[in-house]
Amino acid sequence: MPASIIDGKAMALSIRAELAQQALHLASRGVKPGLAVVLVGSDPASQVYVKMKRKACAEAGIESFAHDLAGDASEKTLLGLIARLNADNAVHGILVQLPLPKHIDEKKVLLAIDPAKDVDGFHPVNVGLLALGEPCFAPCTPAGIIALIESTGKKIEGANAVVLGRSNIVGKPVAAMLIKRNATVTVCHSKTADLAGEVGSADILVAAIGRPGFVKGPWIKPGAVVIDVGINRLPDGKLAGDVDFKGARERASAITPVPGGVGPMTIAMLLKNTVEAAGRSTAR
Ligand code: NAP
Ligand code: L37
Repeated sequence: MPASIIDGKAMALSIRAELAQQALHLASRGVKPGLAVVLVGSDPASQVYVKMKRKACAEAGIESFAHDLAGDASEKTLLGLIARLNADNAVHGILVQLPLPKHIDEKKVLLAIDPAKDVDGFHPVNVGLLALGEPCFAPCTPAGIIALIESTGKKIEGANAVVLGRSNIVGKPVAAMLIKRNATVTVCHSKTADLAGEVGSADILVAAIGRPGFVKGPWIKPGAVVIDVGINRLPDGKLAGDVDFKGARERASAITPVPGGVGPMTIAMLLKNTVEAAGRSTAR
């Protein structure tokens, strides 16, 4: 039987509807959740994602503060903006869309964001808390991945989970979150000796390498849950994941599509972190 398709889009929409209720409740108590979305330059993919994030905010009753800086804006200008957003009580969350232009030091920028407003979970304090298994803002894409796995009913505890990719925004944090949930986790990367063999041991596979169709169907363990994080634009303009969807569907028990899988969940989790940050601000 072919794998069931995990509908990330539908799941994201239902989470966003629930968040809209929570935002309404907060607003009735005088707190309208606010997210500052900072975009530097004109990377086409970033422009698309930022636009989607702002639209999702508006639909959920979250105020989004747009800050679009020119591609040649200085690091000092960006740090000045972040300082103002840190001090602004109407701003509960700050998102600086990555990647940044090369002349700006990403580490310095992430370090400048108030960890209490770091809804992307990229500040070293939140990265450290996540690694320690302590409460923190979980980064949006990994949080979405975990929710998608949980939606299948697959037990994470005791499962062999294989993560392809070790980036700071996907591979490493999702591995930490799977460890926290008692999976046995293997993290693979470009120097992994036998990638196909590792994939074959996975009850849960998370592919985040950025190569279209890299993971072949026959590598997949029968019955595995496959989460395809890859978003690769093909020459014909279509999007493709990191997994050969057709082949993998023959063996997996459940699989995410691209588009319509992890991407929409990334946005839903951003809104979730923002509403949470706003809620906490009332408790302070
Ligand atoms: P990244 O920073 O480019 O990292 C890619 C990782 O994959 C690296 O660890 C790299 O290994 C590994 N890798 C690359 N080629 C490989 C190969 N042939 N064999 C084994 N490992 C290989 O990527 P990222 O930012 O994590 O993004 C990964 C993919 O997810 C991209 O397609 C991106 O567009 C997508 N993405 C989607 C979302 C979403 O919301 N859906 C969010 C973020 C990213 P080394 O470390 O050894 O170089
Ligand atoms: N939180 N996310 C956060 N911070 C960042 O700095 N770069 C970055 C980031 N990444 C990000 O926003 N990724 C992302 C990727 C895909 C989608 C949304 C966000 C998405 O919704 N993709 C759609 C297809 C969109 C399209 O047609 O291009 C999908 O269905 O997958």
